[in-house]
Amino acid sequence: GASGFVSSFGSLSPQGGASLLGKANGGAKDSAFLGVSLSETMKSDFGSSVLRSHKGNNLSAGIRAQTATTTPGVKSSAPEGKKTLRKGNVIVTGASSGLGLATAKALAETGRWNVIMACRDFLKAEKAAKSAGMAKESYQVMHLDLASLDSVRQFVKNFRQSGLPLDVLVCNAAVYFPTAKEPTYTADGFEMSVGVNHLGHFLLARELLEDLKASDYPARRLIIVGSITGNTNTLAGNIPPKANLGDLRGLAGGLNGLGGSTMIDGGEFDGAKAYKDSKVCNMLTMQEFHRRYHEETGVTFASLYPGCIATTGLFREHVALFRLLFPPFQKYITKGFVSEEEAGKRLAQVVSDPSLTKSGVYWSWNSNSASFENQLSEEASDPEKAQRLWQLSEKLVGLA
Ligand code: NDP
Ligand code: PMR
Repeated sequence: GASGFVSSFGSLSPQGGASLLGKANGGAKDSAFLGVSLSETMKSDFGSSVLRSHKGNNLSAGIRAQTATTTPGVKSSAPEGKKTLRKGNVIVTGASSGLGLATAKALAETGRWNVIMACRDFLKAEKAAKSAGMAKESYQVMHLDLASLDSVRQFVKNFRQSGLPLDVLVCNAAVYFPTAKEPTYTADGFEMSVGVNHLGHFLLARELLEDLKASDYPARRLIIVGSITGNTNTLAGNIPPKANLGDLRGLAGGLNGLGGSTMIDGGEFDGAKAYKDSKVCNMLTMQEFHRRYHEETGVTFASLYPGCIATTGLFREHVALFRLLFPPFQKYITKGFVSEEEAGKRLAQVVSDPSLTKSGVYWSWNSNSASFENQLSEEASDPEKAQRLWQLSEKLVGLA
């Protein structure tokens, strides 16, 4: 039956997941089961004005509304009441597949966005845009390899040379190495998962904040994709190995395996944990940006968990049996599954929906695809950790 299926699936985890289900249940708070706090879900079901409901199919209406008004609650460098007629320009990293591609497509289809697809494989991205049916004039591909700080700096230069204003930045790209026995490294010698998912994006976002500041667009946003699996206040976040940044000693040591550790907490390399740790970094970074820059710049900083998009390339390094069983497991057992298309609509809402302007928020969606402000785990919302992470990351990417 179902439990046999779950346990055989669980045992596919290199850490041995079968016995973990019970443990996980014990560790998860009822109120945040599946990452959806019950009270929040009910509030949004009953149409609370704070937790407004946004069905995916309202997306295009939302975007139309946004272009006709100045978004309330966001400081704008444009004169008050001035209508923005130009298209918004949005950079999406990792737009060559999965969530990034679906988001690029959803935004391009509105006709209100020009999408800069920031990708490591130019040809793959061009082909992906074409086969997704994106109109030629709705996007450009620009090379960005987040596994190289030089490439990040070069991307920023190239983007500035294009002369386009920057209105929204979406840090979406990621890698996941659940079966790796040994760490791999970025060009700068950082463990690859944290190097790409966090450090590359950290430098990119820090550099491009200047460009967001300079834009006259009414709703400028910086979005960093997070995940439920980095949040230990959920069942999914309690499947070992759990995210834990510890006292950040490995990061302080450079994360390069030269004497120090390749893991942020200073422990032994574990690819699945490194990914989850990187997602905690993403969510902490968004909040630290919010604390440091929201008031001064008016830019909205946000993160999100788009749902379990079990069919994407993220699982390409996982064993074949996992890739086969993961989608039906998420669809029929956890019910956490979302299609790439639906997830793309969700992220596109965070980019452009006029009612998602609140800064410092980690968005999630309930089973009716209504958005709500979700609670982060204790670690993923720890302001001291966020500040220390910021300072150490600055050093590693050469900003301090
Ligand atoms: P995919 O593997 O489909 O997409 C990841 C993208 O990142 C690809 O376009 C990939 O490029 C790109 N990328 C990888 N390495 C680099 C690099 N060095 N430089 C530039 N781009 C790079 O995975 P998803 O769409 O699932 O993941 C997108 C985001 O969603 C990630 O942040 C992930 O953490 C998050 N997420 C995913 C969930 C899921 O269930 N899938 C759940 C929660 C969050 P290429 O095409 O060349 O490989
Ligand atoms: Mg998980 C209860 C709900 C739930 C949800 C929403 C997810 C999401 N997962 C859930 C439960 C479980 N998972 C359970 C009970 C098990 C043990 C059988 C389980 C196992 C599991 C594995 C082995 N799950 C996984 C893996 C992965 O390799 C994925 C991962 O951790 O990537 C880092 C994963 C995921 N589960 C999710 C989501 C969203 C992922 C993947 C991606 C991510 O966080 O980006």
